Amino acid sequence: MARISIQTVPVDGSPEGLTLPSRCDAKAGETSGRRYVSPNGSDRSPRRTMRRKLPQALALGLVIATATGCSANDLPRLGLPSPVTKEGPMVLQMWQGSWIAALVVGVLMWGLIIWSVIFHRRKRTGVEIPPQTRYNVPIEALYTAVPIIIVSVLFYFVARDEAKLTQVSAKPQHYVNVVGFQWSWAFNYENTETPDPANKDAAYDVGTPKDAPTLWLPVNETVQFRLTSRDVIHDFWPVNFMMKMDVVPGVVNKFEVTPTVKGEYRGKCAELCGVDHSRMLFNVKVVDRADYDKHLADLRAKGQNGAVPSGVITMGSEAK
Ligand SMILES: [Cu+2]
Repeated sequence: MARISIQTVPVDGSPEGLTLPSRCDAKAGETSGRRYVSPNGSDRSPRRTMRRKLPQALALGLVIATATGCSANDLPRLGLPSPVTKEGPMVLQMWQGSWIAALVVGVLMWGLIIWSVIFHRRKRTGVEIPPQTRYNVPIEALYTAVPIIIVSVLFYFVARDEAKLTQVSAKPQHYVNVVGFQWSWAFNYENTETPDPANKDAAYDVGTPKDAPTLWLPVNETVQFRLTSRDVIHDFWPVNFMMKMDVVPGVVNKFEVTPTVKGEYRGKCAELCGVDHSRMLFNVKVVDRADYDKHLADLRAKGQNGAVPSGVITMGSEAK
């Protein structure tokens, strides 16, 4: 049998020659309770390091788990807010499904990594590295094909849900023309794709960065948002609606929702659009139809009938 000679150093510091059998023959008892430097020069004790780090890791985990402020009810939504529209649950399911797929892949990969680290590491007293696997065609074909299948399945569900979420009906119950400008929003109610400032039946509300506007919507009625911008690209995001869309100058983007839960929610611009982008906030109020009608009547009574036109740069950036 081939034998090799290596230099080892006991803990008391005095070097000492020791003849060991080649790998596989080396047994734990052969070190006779002495701590030796491994052939690659490492004398760290992984167990001792792990024991020292364990309380720190536990404390960090505790801080992360408690600092998020999430309750057990929030956990299944994995960071998304509660859906308050008919379309919201579809987005939530997509989100949860993607996480489950990612976790399955993650657990498999972590398992393989930990398994290799534990069972295929170089022995402390060995000199040879474990057998290396390369140019294995079946394995390489597998790890090329499997990600393509995963991405294709995810793509199918994304395309299917996106088609549904961006579908607009020919005659929704309400139109709201949302005008984005630097740096706030205007909401034109009961208007058509091209808001008509002369239409006295319509109503509008307009905000400033200091005084965020509120978008009122009737509960359980379908509203179509028609998004226009007067300057740069913004992004209209009523957070709890789980839907956002770019607001692009010269383009009318649309999407439709049916709010199902009455309440007050927050909205914001989701596209970095300039220095005061972070102040492009708005509120959303989902109310009964009677309250919605009353609010529109109040706006008209204040003289806010007609519409804030899109594409006119005379309002907004000066209104800080
Ligand atoms: Cu913006």
